[in-house]
Amino acid sequence: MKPISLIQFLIEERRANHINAELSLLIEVVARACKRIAVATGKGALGDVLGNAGTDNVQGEAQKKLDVISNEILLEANAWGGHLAACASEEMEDPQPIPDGYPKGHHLLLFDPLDGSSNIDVNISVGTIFSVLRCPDNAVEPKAEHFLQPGTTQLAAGYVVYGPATVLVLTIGHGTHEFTLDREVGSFVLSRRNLRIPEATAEFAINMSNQRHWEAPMQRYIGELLAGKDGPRGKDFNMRWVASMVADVHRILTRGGVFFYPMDAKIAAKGATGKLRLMYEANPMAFIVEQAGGVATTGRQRIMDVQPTALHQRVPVFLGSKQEIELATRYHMDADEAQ
Ligand code: P6P
Repeated sequence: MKPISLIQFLIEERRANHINAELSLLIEVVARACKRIAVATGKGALGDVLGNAGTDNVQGEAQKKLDVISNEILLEANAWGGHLAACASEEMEDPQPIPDGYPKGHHLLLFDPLDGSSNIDVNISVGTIFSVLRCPDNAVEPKAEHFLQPGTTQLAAGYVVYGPATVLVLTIGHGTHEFTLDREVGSFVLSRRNLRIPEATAEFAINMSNQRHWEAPMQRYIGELLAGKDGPRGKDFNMRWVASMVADVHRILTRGGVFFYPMDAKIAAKGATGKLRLMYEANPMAFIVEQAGGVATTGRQRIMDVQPTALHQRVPVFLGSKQEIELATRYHMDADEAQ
């Protein structure tokens, strides 16, 4: 059967009244920008793209040159199309309005332009994560508060993983679908429709070096996985940790598994509420995972139900195979009730 391109897929979805023309254009523009990011990322040492930019982002983290380049590519690509009212990015403190002189649309785009960028200099997969919200009708000049909508209001979410292949994973609320970049033609081609995360798994992803800082329920849950078939779970578990959320989540969407970035004493000592960001990491990944039959919580509630209070707000992230995420979440809720 002739492969379906991203554009053909979006036309199908418009005919099914799952998306409108403006949202379809937005997704195409973001996908096209990510092709440019793939080219920049793929240059490695041959392009002046590695190393630090010499600046810090709003999170106080040293920006990689490719963080800045990727952010600029996404802003430029989305400025003129008339599909957006404003953008928000991990790399910018405040939302970026559409420049004067260009038409404004009805959507808000949030993105982490290059997640996992600490892996770039060691040539490990990184990715772009994006989320789309509807701009409130009364927001003539969109401000941060107009972005503070719970994850359940997302119209679309996706990521592009820049790995051996460049792969776009997208949901518009009717399943999660995978498109692989045909580099010879230059278009994303539908490679898997309706991805499904198996409800059970024997593979977990977490940064074990933080173990001594975790809350007791996390210690208990991970301790049971490590005990393997000699422990209460009665089976051995495998561990993976890429330290690039997009790569870890893509593995889970491909073969199942669970991913945790829990709250811990180190994070709490900084006065933070988690490591990963709600609006442009946790929410889009939660939408993608739920649409593939998985579960995504903060350990205490569904991620997509969290009412945001700040644009760069952080949350704990538990996501992946249903049975394991529900068990880990129950351990945390039981511990809270016992207090
Ligand atoms: P750690 C990358 O910086 C990131 O935001 C996610 O992509 C990744 O899962 C996590 O942080 C890695 O964190 O503490 O293992 O470096």
